[in-house]
Amino acid sequence: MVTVPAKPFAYELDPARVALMVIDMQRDFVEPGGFGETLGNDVALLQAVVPTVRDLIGLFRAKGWTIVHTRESHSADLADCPPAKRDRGAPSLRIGDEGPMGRILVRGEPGNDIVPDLAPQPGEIVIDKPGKGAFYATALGDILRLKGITHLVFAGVTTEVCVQTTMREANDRGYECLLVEDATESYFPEFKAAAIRMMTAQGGIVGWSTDLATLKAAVG
Ligand code: TIU
Repeated sequence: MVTVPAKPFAYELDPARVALMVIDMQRDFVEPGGFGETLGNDVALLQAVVPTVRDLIGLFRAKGWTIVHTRESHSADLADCPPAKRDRGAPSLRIGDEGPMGRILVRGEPGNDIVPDLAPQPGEIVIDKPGKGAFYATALGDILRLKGITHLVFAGVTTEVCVQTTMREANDRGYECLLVEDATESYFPEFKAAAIRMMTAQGGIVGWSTDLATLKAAVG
């Protein structure tokens, strides 16, 4: 085991059973004209985290550890998109509408792809998920079980929505979860800070958090 200094106390990382979860680093969330912007958000905040996520992915590639990329996405016919999700609020464009990067949040459209700097490499796992959590309505749980994964390191966007939802799903399934604070971002800095505090409070009620430099130093 590798001991990683973390909040609320040291995280014991199992190098033989660890996977990186890169949550939804898609053009739809970090570039203008995508889903995130249709919801009224300033996407520039999220773009800033791309280099750190790239470094974290590089660390896992160098170690030969499992990497999972997720994409929030819906089928072209929107059969897997609950009307409650598409119809809520007053976005500038709704899921499935034609936008500057293709149809909003639809699988296979240019805007739905992972940003080029973080493109998955052959052998890395890509999970398309219709919900905020990556376990709901996907094969993720089976894939991790077949690979013997017990420890998950989290990065991606947004901290308090898809990252936190997936971390909570994973925690309830028995995974030991570590969030890399500078490899995740929110449209709302105060929500990012609150999400990290609430997940690491109460003795790590959802999991641990650390930063990339600390993780790098620990794993060597
Ligand atoms: N809106 C928002 O903050 N997030 C999402 O809708 N999805 C993800 O977090 N990926």
